Amino acid sequence: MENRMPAFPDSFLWGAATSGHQVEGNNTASDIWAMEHVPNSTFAAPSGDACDSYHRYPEDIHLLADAGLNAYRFSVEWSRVEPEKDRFSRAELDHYLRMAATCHERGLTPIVTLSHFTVPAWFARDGAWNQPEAPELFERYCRQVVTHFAGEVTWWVTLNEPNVGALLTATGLLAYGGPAEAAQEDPAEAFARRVGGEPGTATVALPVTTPEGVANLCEAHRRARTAVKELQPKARVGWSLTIQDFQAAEGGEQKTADMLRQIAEPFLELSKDDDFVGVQTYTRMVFGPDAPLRQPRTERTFQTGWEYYPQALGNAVRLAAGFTGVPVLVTENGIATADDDLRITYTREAITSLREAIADGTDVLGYLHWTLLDNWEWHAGYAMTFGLATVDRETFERTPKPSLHWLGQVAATNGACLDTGRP
Ligand code: GCO
Repeated sequence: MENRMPAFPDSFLWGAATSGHQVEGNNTASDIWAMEHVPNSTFAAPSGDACDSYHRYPEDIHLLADAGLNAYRFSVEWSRVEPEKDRFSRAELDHYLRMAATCHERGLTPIVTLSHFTVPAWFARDGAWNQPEAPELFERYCRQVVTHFAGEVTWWVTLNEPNVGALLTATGLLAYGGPAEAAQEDPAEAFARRVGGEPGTATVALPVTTPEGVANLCEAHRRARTAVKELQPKARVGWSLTIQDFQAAEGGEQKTADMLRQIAEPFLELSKDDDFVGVQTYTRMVFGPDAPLRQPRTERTFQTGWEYYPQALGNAVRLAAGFTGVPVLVTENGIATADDDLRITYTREAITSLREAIADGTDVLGYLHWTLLDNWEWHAGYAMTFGLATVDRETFERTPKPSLHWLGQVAATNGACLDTGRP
């Protein structure tokens, strides 16, 4: 059969992504763990044991490799590595090094995120990203990790979605998961008490919405990039940004341009000096003259309420690559649904849009699906199923869904089966 589209590059990374706090379980020294446990917490359920991936990571890695994938994005939990300020844990660094080694044993390329939203509780106590020392503290932690990994990992994502605060603020969506109604006590104050800090200073790390916090995140990224490259000149470093497909409805052109200026461009600007830009895309956002339009509800709408719009991915990578001039790594893309056939259909359409972007000349290094396991989805608790595999909440047994097998086939054929594979 004639294949009109060019193949994906030979070195293309096909994998799935997870984040430590969402799968490991018992990440007790982190800011989010503390926030989960205050009265009137805004989290639907505490993370608890999560998927017990802290102990079961070999099973996770085997699932990926057995399916045919060749890459795994996971995160190191800063709060495990530095549970108290200035006390670094060798044992925990060894734990993450074993994860990388297990990836190598199974032929997977590890892609390591240095902070996927969560930070140590002591860092949150002192003001999280708002404290002037934040960039330096993050750099110091990154140096410990990269030195310990001694070249075992080449791909580094410094920070996950540093622009999510900008997105939520600019679009007016910040209320998502906001304070519980009729709260007896302000959760922010209870949080400060729990981490031993002052209200007004102690804060959960993300989303970062203050100008000084955003400036510190940007500086943290620059310093981490410099440090990683100094310690490991062959490393490839970037950060992962939430980039949805930003579209203008009639009359919304100016608003869309304004939104891009707030949500994406300042962050993409920094990526110009990186080795790649991580792009995380799920849906589109359509802007009218004054505000984003309400997303239509259909039977395909995500469990999160997001519009089913898989072709967003192709447009988002074009935007990111066009603005930065550096290659794109799709660090997240996926769908929250109970219908696994729909997951396959969504992913096929998303990857097809990615292939079209590549055919147009966009440099794309890989596709990492969000996510490997049904896991703890932040404020939504365990209600959302983004996974390629289910996890029994009592036994932690993993069961691959057909979508995992399907994505593995796409990987094993480097995209060739996209046109012929079922369903
Ligand atoms: C985020 C994260 C993931 C989420 C995923 C689905 O963007 O919040 O990187 O941790 O789980 O995007 O919401």
